[in-house]
Amino acid sequence: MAMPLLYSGTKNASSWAMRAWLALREAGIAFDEEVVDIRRPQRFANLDRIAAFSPPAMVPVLVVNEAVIFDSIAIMEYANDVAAGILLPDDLNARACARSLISWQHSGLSQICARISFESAFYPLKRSLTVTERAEAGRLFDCLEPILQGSGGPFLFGTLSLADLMLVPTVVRLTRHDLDFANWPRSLAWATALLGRASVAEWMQEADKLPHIWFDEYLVPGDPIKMAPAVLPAI
Ligand SMILES: N[C@@H](CCC(=O)N[C@@H](CS)C(=O)NCC(=O)O)C(=O)O
Repeated sequence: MAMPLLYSGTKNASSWAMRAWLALREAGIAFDEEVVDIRRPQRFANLDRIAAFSPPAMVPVLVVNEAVIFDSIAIMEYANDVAAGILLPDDLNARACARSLISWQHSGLSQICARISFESAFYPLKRSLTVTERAEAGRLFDCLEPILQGSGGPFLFGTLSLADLMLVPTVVRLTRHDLDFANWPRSLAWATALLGRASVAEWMQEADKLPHIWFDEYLVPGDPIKMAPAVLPAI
């Protein structure tokens, strides 16, 4: 079998590629990686090249022999299948719950990620989260606290699963802004465990070295910019 090839994305921009990459790593699958530069303006020509073999013309795409597996969830599920299912909980209800969280994230996570672009997690100066963003983050962590209480952690369903990996970029976005985790101690411990995972740390170290990609829409008119704390409170 040829080595699987992951068409990934610029590491401080492509949260979807990060999810697929993490799942392959955590499944123990060896793969080659081609980083597709998705910064403008070269993004358009580069994605045209992807369109030649992958209908959505997006990254991530995993090519395994003749199979072209596009979309982050399909790649993550493939990784889990290759790893004999270790990245989803055995229990039927827990597996359904994991898939609910995965789907919630994939369908936009109540718009949390729309304004807090992944790129912004890497800015040296950051704006404060808005009231709406804080409320939506609260909705997520109110949901995760009882799940973590039930499993006992350190991950959502005890051992690491696709649900944890799917939520990593959201954890990155929120922990690198000024979210106060006081009401969600289990989520804070979970976020800390996720960010400490070797695979996550490796991606983040590479992403942190890249030049920043600025989006004008990131700023909220009238809101002060302040230095980002970018350090999780101790647990
Ligand atoms: N639903 C897709 C979304 C992938 C996606 O939006 N990828 C971005 C880069 S992170 C992209 O390639 N965008 C190209 C475009 O919007 O034309 C997935 O989960 O893989």
